[in-house]
Amino acid sequence: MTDGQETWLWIGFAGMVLGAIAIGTIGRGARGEDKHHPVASLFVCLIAATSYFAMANGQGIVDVDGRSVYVARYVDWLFTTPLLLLGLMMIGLPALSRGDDSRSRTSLLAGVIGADVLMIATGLFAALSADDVVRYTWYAISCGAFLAVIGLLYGPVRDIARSQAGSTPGLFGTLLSVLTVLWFIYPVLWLLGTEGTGTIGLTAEIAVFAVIDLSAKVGFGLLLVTRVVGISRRVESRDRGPVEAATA
Ligand code: RET
Repeated sequence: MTDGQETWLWIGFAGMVLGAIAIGTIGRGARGEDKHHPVASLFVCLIAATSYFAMANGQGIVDVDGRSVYVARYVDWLFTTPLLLLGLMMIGLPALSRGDDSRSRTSLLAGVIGADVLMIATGLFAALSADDVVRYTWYAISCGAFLAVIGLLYGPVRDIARSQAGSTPGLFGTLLSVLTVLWFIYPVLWLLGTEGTGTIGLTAEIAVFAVIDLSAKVGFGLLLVTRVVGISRRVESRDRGPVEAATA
């Protein structure tokens, strides 16, 4: 590993640790019933910090046909992408355990997370394939699973978010747009990087991955948690009533 590559991995590590601290601190302002949001976002950053720490120390890197495959990255994504999707869906599908249609909402959750895990697992097999045909077959399967995730989010999940009482469709819409833009960069970067066509070098690939990982985890997490804490505060002051809120 070159110095430049190592530096970017340490930047990724430091950013994830700082992000975890910021999310943990801001999240303390959330109501008890909203605490699952900062908890999920906090663990996303902590898991990624672990993976970046390992990679910066040269761990979790496998040689395939002269290419370095950063397996630790996929282990990170395997756990953090479901948590990120869970964070988004907990905004769009409120009170999952309540109401007559809670089972269909839970099956939607299982479908999105199942497709997401399939996307990362097949992406890892693509990266580990020495043969081009095998590699691009895995890549195509992974892209199919990715489109299934996006299709479910823009279809049934968004429909429920718009129609459900107690949901926050505006916040769901903002988070969904941010997630879509950032997540689409991953398969493109993979294709341009050393796992795919090799159009860009390993250092550039590691640098861009660090920047989008920080945006998709720390940026997304901060946006979600700040907005949830804002909602918590408004609900609390409304429940307390204008006099109590003014004197609190
Ligand atoms: C791979 C390559 C194979 C095709 C596809 C991919 C998609 C990966 C995605 C990763 C998202 C990661 C995030 C991490 C944490 O912030 C595996 C690159 C479709 C969408 C959001």
